[in-house]
Amino acid sequence: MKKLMFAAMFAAAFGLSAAEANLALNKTVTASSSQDNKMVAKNAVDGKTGTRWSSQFNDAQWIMVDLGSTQKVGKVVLNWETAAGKDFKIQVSKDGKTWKDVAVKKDGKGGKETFTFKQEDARYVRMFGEKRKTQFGYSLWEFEVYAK
Ligand SMILES: [Ca+2]
Repeated sequence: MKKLMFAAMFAAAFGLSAAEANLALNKTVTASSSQDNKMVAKNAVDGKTGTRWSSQFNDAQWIMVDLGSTQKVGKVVLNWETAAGKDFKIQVSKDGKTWKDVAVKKDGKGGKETFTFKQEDARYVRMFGEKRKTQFGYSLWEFEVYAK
């Protein structure tokens, strides 16, 4: 009887953590460029806040996560390094070709930015940069994607 109760408690706890799971964690990620061979795109989805992706130093840059399958997506968290985006969009796609804006940021201040939006069915999620905040590139410690 005690064992059953523990099993139920474990299932409840697991269910809770699954609902809040970062869908982007360790998924396939590609970017328009990398500053060098150390600051590569996968550093933005490795779950470590000490590793980062950085693009080359110009405005037109993006980073895209492939969730591996179509999922419900309703929140994106960007954890910027000092080299943040100023003007950029968060976009979602089912096929990696047709994109829908779910958030449009103007005059962003960097740091940790959370974007919540109406849940979409999406396999691909990207940060589409239009203007940088600094003279450097776009640099993210982490790019997180959640169902809600
Ligand atoms: Ca990282």
